[in-house]
Formats: sequence, structure tokens, C-alpha cells
Amino acid sequence: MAVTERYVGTAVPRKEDPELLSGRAQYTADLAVPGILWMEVVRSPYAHARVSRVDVSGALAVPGVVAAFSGQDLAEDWAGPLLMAWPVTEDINNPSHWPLTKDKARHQGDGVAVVIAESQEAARDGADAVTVDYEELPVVTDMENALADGAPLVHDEFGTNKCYTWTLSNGEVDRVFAEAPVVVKERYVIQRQIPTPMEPRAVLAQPNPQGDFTLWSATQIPHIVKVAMTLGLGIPEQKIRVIAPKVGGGFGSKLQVYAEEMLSLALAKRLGRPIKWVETRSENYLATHHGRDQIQEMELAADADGKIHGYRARIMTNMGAYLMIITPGTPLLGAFVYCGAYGGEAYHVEFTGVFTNTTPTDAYRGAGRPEATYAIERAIDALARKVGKDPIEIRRMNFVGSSDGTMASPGGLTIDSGHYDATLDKALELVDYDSVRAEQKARRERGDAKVLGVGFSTYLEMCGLAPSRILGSLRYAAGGWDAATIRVLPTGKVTLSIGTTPHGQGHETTFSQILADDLGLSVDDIDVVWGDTQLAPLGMDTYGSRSLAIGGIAVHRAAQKIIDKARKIAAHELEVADEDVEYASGTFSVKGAPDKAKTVGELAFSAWTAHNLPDGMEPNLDETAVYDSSNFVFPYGAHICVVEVDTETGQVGIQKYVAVDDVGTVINPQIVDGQVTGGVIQGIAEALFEEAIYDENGQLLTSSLTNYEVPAASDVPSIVVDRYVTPSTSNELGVKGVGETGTIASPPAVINAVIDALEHLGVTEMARPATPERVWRAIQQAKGGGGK
Ligand code: MCN
Repeated sequence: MAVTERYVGTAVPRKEDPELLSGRAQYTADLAVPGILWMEVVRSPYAHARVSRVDVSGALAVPGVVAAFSGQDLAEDWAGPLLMAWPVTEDINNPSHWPLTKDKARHQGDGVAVVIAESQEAARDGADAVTVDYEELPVVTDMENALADGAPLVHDEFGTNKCYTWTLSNGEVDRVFAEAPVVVKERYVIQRQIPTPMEPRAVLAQPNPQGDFTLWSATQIPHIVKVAMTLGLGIPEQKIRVIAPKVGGGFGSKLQVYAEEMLSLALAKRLGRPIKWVETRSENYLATHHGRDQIQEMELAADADGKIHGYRARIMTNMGAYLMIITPGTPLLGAFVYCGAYGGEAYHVEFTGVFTNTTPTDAYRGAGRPEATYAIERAIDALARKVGKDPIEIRRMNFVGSSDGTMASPGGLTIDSGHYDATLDKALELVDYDSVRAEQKARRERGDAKVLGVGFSTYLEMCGLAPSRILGSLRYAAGGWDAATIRVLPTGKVTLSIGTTPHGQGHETTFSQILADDLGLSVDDIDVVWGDTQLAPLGMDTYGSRSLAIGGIAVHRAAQKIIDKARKIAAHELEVADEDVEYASGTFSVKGAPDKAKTVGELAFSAWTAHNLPDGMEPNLDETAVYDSSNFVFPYGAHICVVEVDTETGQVGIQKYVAVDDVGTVINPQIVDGQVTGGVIQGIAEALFEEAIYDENGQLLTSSLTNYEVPAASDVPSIVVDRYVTPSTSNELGVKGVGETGTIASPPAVINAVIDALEHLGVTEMARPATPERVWRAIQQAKGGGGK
């Protein structure tokens, strides 16, 4: 591509793919340094048990084992507990959480001891040889049971399993509900899920001769991990370098500070040798955080014709056994969007966090917003049924507005822009709505066993986390800014250091596109450095679909600084005033005399030699920008799912799935399509397949990929992806996020479609995941044939 053409908006092939696809990429587990010792964690087989004695002598007798420690043995190694960065209320019950438990195991997989050996095999044998005396305690995994009187206590010191209650209220909620002619009240159980990235976690902690440490970790948040390591271990922060090498997906599960990061660094310090740990898949299912797990009561107050005036949601949310980095705050990320893309004047949400003897929960793709979207998109269908309206009509009459500018939402947010009706129109056209309905009718009239259903989700998301001031007001401990440093090298090539940490999202490509356009370069002239706290020291990492809307803006702003400085050098060299120099596509020229021109590359060389710079100007052409937004971004869209349900077997097949999303200005359509497709498939999995199940003893029954049903490619259809573009008013590039849209939008579209398919049989409720057995039982029950 000629460099004068724009890259933004084109499907530039992903720069990162040749390395990833050819198998040359180095993940943490691939790394080797001399003198490695292997770490293995001894984990509790019980969900709740007092640890009365840990005897590591058996492990120490295993050939190759170098050391072994219980939680008590390491008690003095910690300067502080594992980081919990979001204490959502002043009076939250926040238990101290140590890398190894010192007193009792609170979930299956809780770390009890650690073994260090010369080989991974010896470490595993050593772990098997540790003797732990457990005193089993009564277990509670269910939130409602956990809040009942006399429930076993996960943390004895609080006298309750309640972690916190957090509320948000706007308008006269009680009055609106009391006066409403129509109130819809629904209960939705959002099942627990296991994030399941392709790459499980891994760490390698190395003590360096100079007395500092390097920690490689399969993490989404190297910058935050660095701070957490200092807080947890007391190692001065400048002595810790955290590197996230290639990371094979995370979906939020690597937005975390884990015990193994603290343990490996503490033991590298103690033993003076590099410590490596690689998680197995079954360990990943027990020891890497889970997602979702809520019980929601959702209410809508409406007119007789279905115009909504009030929203009220009460949410019970399972924390699991401990509070991880943002466990309590994760559900609150959905707190503002229980009204979806709809208007109204009263809004109330109340969250109650509950401890149970289960793996801790935390962010999982969408984090709070899929749960909220599920509630509102299911409830609006229930309202449509109650007032006898079509699900399309009820949505259209309730959309909050339509604007290129901002709009106020009942949840208290200022939406950046949106045209909800137009997006829905486009999706209806793509799905060929009239013919789907005609086919549905025909099958019903013929009495076919295989029936059709159509489901909608006209979702609204908030992402681009986040304005630091708002995060502060919500009691989140860190900021929401991000940073970019551009160094134009003397020969005109560019190194771009970014503070975000991609793990599949293609930042090297999209951020190069933005910068190449700004500086009139080829994308191949730019190398992107990320995921290393020494080489890209400023950053807040990747989560909450923030990287483009925050980090991408930092890139653009740093480029503007480069242009400003280069313009001054150009004016100086061309002997004209700054304002007489115009800039386009990498070239500065004198107004009216285009032959008198300098390129960015030439000016970078001048800035490097510094022979003839304007008085007082610092040499070199490199600039950093740190960007903190003033508002979130609000992607939205219309997703329509067409399902075929076999009423004899309960089998649900997706016939067609259309996703029309507005993610603002699109940097790379291919990457955006990929993000939407992957996200929708993850949401389909949530609706139809995946569920983490514990038995009454707190044993995880879905403890491996053989019984936790992640869909295969053959289980999902091709997704029809299209767009509607309304630039965001929150930033100068007009971009909104896309990393979570599909996962947020799709579960209610699928379940609404299943219910629509079976409504004529009397089915109006469907638990998720809608497995064939659940669907079949719902049909039997509706027929009056039991099926419970
Ligand atoms: N993009 C674009 N134009 C837009 C919006 C985004 O070209 N209008 C591009 C961005 O430049 C970036 C990608 O799309 O290359 C995603 O951008 P963004 O929405 O900013 O999301 P993040 O990069 O911050 O990624 C985080 C998000 C989250 S929160 C989860 S969870 C998630 C996801 O991204 N996990 C993923 N996508 C994933 N994709 C993969 N492959 N693996 C994961 O674990």
C-alpha cells in the first residue's frame, strides 16, 4: 500500500500472525533460563477444611526436591496479602487472602503447600508426598443457602457470608413502581462459567545478579502485577520487571494477580534461583478465577402499552471463597446498564456479594455487562408478551433516543452517541425477517417437530475503562488512563511503546495503522513494544475493551506531539514561521511553496544530530502521551438469532445469527469482525453449552474439558457480521470498544429465540444453558406432562 493511502478503516493483515501461526511465538511456558527450579502447588482436595498439620518431610525425601513449604512456613515472606483493588463499600467484609492458606482451605484447589524441585516431575512427585491433615468442615456453594441462618461460614471472622451490599438509585423508584399499570418481575440465574483460554497460566521468576527480579507471567496486566508484587513482597518497585510474553488468550481470567506470581517471586528471592510454574488444564479449572454466577430479580414498571418508566434489579453475586483483584467490583461494571439502550425515569439496582466455598469469581469477558444485558433483554421480551406487543415494536418504542451526540440514560450515564432504530433495521434486513417469520408460521401450521424461533438483543454496552475520576468515585484503587511513547528513530523508522497488553486482540496492527496514518508512514515502518514494564513502563494494561478507546487515543495524541515538534524543526530549517508550515501525510511544506518541504524522517535525523535545532529545543523526536478519558464509550447493536428447536429431543440448533454493531470508527474491519465473531460464539456457549457445576460437597464436577462443554467449531454457525457507524463523542478518533460486544449481546438473543420457538407450546421461561434436557423438560412441563 502506498503510504499516502489511509490505513485506518482497512483490513491490514495482522502483523502478529506470522509469528503466532508459524509456532515461533514464545509463551511463558516456552521460556528457559539457566538454573530453573520447578514449582508445584499442593492444593486442597476439600472445599472446606481446617488444615491442622502440613508435613513436607515426605516431599523433601523425593530425589530432586530442593525445598517445600506450608502456608505457615512462608507467613513471614509476605509484606501484604494478595491484591484486592476494588473495595466497593466502606464496610465490605474483606478477608486477608494469602498465597497459601495458613489456617483452612476454603475451596477445592486452595493452595496449602508448595514444593520446589530440579525438574517438573520431581516437583509433582514431591507435591504428592506432602502430607496434610484436613479436618473437613460443612460446605456451602449455593448463595441463597450461604445467606441462610446457621450456614457454614467461609470466613469465621465476619459472622456472615455476606460480603457487601451496594446500591445505585436514580429517580422516584418506589412511586414509579407503585403507580405503574404494568409490572414485569423475572428471575434469572446466570450460571457460573470457566473462562478457558487456550493457554493456561504460567510464571517464571528470575533473581538477577544485580539484586533485582524479572517475572514473566501469562498475564493481561503486567503493570498492575508489578505494583502488586511490591505491595505483597516488599521488594522495591524499581527492582521488579514484569514481562507478559505472548499470551494465549485470557478473557479476563488473566486480569488478575495470582498466588503463583507471589509464590514464585518469593521463592526466587529465598532460594536465589529462577522458579518456573506451568498450570495444567485441570488446575486452571480450580485455581484460575471463574466468571458470572448471579441470581437476578429484574423488574420493569411500564404503561399499559409497554412504555417503560422504571427499572429495578436485585442481584445476588457469588464471590467464591476469596476476593481477588476486582471480585466485588466486577458485577458493578454492569450496574449502569440494567436499562440497556432504553429510556425511563427511575432506576434502582442492588448488589449483594456472597462468599461460598467455590473458586473465586472475577472478570470474565463482559464482566457484569453480559449479566445486566441478559436481564434487560429477557425482561423486555417478557414485557412484550405481557402487553401483547411484538418484541421489535416494544424495543423501538423504548429506545432512549437517536443521536450523533450525547444522550442521558436512566442508569445515570451520558451515552456518547447511537442510532438504535437504524441498527435494528439493518439487522432485520440481513436476517430476512419476514421470510423467517413466514417459515416459522408454516412449520407451526404443519405441526412440524422442528420449530423455529427468532430472538433479539438490542444491547448497549459501556466500556473503554475508564475515566480515572469515575473509577475513584466507585472506590477502585487504580486509574483508568493509558500511555504511548513514540520514538522516531534517526533513520525515520518508529518504535511505539504502548501501555496496553494484547493477548489476541491485534494491537500491534491496529495501533500501527493509527500511527502510520498520523505520521505518513508504512505500517511496516513501525515496531510496537508492549507487555514489558521496563520497555513500556507506563500503562494500565488490557481489559474492559479499553485498549483502543484509551490506549489508541494515547497513540494518536503522542503522534500529534511528534507532529508539533517536527513542525517547529521544519519551520526553523525552512526559515519560515511555524504557522506557515503545513502538514500532510508525513511531509511538512511551506504554504504556497510545496517544493520547500521536509519529511518526518528527515526531521527525525535533524532532531537526532541536533546541529541546528530551534533555541532551547531538546534533541530527538520522541514523545509520550498519557490519556485519561472524560467519558466511557458505548458500543451497541442489534443481534438477531434464529434457532431451530427439535421439540422431540430438545436439541437447539442455530440457523442464522446476525450481528450489526456500532463500534464507532473502525480501525481494522477484519480484526473487528474477528472480535465480534469470537465474542458471539462465547455468548452462544454461555446460552447453550457452558456451566460450571459443583456438587453439595463443593467438588467441581465440570473439572476438565471432557465435562465442561466448550463448543466445537461444528456446534456454531457462521455469524453474519455487519456494522452501523456512529463516531463516539468521547474521543477524537470516534472509536468505541469491540472486545466484549459479542459476548454481552448474544446470550439473551439465543435464549429469547428458544423461548420464541416454543411460546406457542406455552413455554415462557428457559434456564441456561439451554441444554437439550432442559429444553425438553420445559416443553414437557408446558404440556402439563411434568418434566421437572
Ligand atoms: N478495534 C478496531 N476498531 C474499533 C474497535 C476496536 O479496530 N472501533 C480493534 C482494536 O484496535 C483492537 C481490537 O479491535 O485491536 C480490540 O479492541 P478493544 O475493543 O479496545 O479491546 P481490547 O483490545 O482492550 O481487548 C480487551 C477485550 C476483552 S475485555 C476481552 S475479555 C477479550 C477481548 O478483548 N479477550 C480476548 N478479545 C479477546 N480476543 C482474544 N483473541 N482473546 C481474548 O482473551
